[in-house]
Amino acid sequence: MTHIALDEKILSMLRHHTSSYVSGEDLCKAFDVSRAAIWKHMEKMREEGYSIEASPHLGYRLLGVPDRLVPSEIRWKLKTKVLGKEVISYKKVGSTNDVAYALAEKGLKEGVIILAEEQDKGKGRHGRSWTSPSRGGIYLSAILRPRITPNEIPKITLLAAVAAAKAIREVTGLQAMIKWPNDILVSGKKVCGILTEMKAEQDSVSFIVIGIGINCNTPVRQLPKSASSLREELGLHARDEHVPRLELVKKLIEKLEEDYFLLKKDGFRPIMEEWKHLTDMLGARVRVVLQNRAFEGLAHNIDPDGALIVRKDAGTLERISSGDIIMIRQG
Ligand code: BT5
Repeated sequence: MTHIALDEKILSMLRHHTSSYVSGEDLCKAFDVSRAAIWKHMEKMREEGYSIEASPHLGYRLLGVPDRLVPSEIRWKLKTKVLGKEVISYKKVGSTNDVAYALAEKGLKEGVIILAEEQDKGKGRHGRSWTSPSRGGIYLSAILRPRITPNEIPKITLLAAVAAAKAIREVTGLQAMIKWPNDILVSGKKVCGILTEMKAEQDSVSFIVIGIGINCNTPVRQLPKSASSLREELGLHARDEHVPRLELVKKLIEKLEEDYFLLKKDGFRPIMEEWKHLTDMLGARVRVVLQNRAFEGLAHNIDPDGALIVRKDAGTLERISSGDIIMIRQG
């Protein structure tokens, strides 16, 4: 922890002097550490991907920051109070949700964010997998400890979908659309998925892990057929054209917190209203696939608990609290 803190302090000073050098002596004085300690931290930051020039007479200068989603970059000017106050990032894990779950069980605080550059056991819902190649994806899990009951979990998934859709829209300008319950689509293709897991004791939730996967610059040939990446949907093909992953991840964390605070303050209704503006599925014909049956109908509404209400062809309404929806294109 102290290492992270000192790295961030050093970086902050370097960022304020990108057109000049910061002398080793000034850094030592500012943070009351030895020259050797400063050197050690510079080396560590270089390993993380920072480009730092070291001139024997002039000192240090920051030339470039890493493309990797390292904690010091994410926390830099992050406009949140709780989410992302601690960020832990890995090069490769099985699943960030599993890591976050284990840490939450050990007592890690609400707001901790776990990120990985790659997952080799990325999880979807119902035992499905989430393709998580290195280079270009966002694989994020957040630990929350809200005071809610287990049957309110769908609200959190919908909240995360609202936050993710808004973050994608603001950063890329793409018309990201929510498909109930946990998909974000662009032009009908899945670019983002959400997996909410929880630990519950009797009637109360002890913690929640929200997992969000976004295909940001992920090469589409590595993705399932029905999927796409934000880069692809923006038509960016030149080698140096990329969706700014760091900006997107920060926006995502900020939106998650904003909506989480809103939920705590005003309840689910405002989130539900936003959700309705970010989807084009209400009124559309859908096929509902449940564990042991399937049927068609019109997606009618979502209810105050986050369940989907479908009008069946016979005219009756059915409330779906968990299942898969296939949109049926007509005409
Ligand atoms: C989801 O499940 O969409 C939830 C995905 C959550 C992923 C995040 S990444 C960070 C955190 N750590 C984890 O281990 N998971 C979370 P579901 O609705 O069940 O969709 C899974 C289905 O989407 C698969 O069966 C594939 O058909 C498809 N799929 C798999 N990988 C995909 C990808 N990268 N992009 C789009 N679709 C994908």
